[in-house]
Amino acid sequence: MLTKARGAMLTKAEIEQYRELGYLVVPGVFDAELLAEIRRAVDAIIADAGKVTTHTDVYDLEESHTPEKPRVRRIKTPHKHFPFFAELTRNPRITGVLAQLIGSDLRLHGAKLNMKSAGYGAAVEWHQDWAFYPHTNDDVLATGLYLDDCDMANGPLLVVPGTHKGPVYDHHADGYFVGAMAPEIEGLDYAKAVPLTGKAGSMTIHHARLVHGSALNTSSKPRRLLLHEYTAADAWPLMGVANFDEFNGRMVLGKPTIEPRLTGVPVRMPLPPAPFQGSIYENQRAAAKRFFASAAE
Ligand SMILES: O=C(O)CCC(=O)C(=O)O
Repeated sequence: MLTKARGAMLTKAEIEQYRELGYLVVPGVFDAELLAEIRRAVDAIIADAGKVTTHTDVYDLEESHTPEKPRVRRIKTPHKHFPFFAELTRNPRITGVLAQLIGSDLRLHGAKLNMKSAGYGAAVEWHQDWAFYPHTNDDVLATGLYLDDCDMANGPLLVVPGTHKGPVYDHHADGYFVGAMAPEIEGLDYAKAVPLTGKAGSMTIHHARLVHGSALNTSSKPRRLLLHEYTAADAWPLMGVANFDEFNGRMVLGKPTIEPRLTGVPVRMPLPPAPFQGSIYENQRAAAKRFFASAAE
């Protein structure tokens, strides 16, 4: 069941929750019509996955993928390959909400669609997005649009409230960045994690420093989550700007600036780079230990 799309405005209490706890679920951001259009676009991309045997620029594949039984873990950077998804990153229903949280000059950092398919959709180990892309200030967040109803059974995003105000945790193993935190960390209780459940069309929002992850989907229902990462225009990536025009081309609202705002944020660079490249799932293969089960029993 889909709730009717609501106006994009957040209440004072929602804004306060984001500031204090670092996350929100905004129900009914996208209506049934747009959601159906997105699902059709996703199905069309997935329909071609049987043509590939290995990860590509578009597909990140489950380890059990074969061309006969295609299993896509993620559609990578859909906004770079498909104009429909590029347009979606600028949707006013999203940017209107974000303007209330991090201002009306907004840049897209990246996008991805995690498929978490029924029966085998991969887990994502605990991590902070900030460990992957530290910026000059932390007005940096990710939105997640649920394309399917998401409850406890099909692998909701799990977030540890308030951790966006804490340290940047170690995401390294054997001296390399692996994009995953250890399964046990002193002073951090993963049992305090809150599941971000919601109906299809709901949008999750999490601060880039918030600790989060999600479990394997062993249920009979898929859980597709379209993630967009956004920054305030004056938050500049500490890993640098490779192409200034491309950087400015990612503005989704308002104006760019060449005056980065510097604040006292904790930073740990994602270097040396992960031994396995291509996606967070690949990066995390090099983690010393896992918290979540990695494959269905
Ligand atoms: O899909 C999920 O549940 C986790 C998403 C995430 O944190 C990521 O892909 O970086």
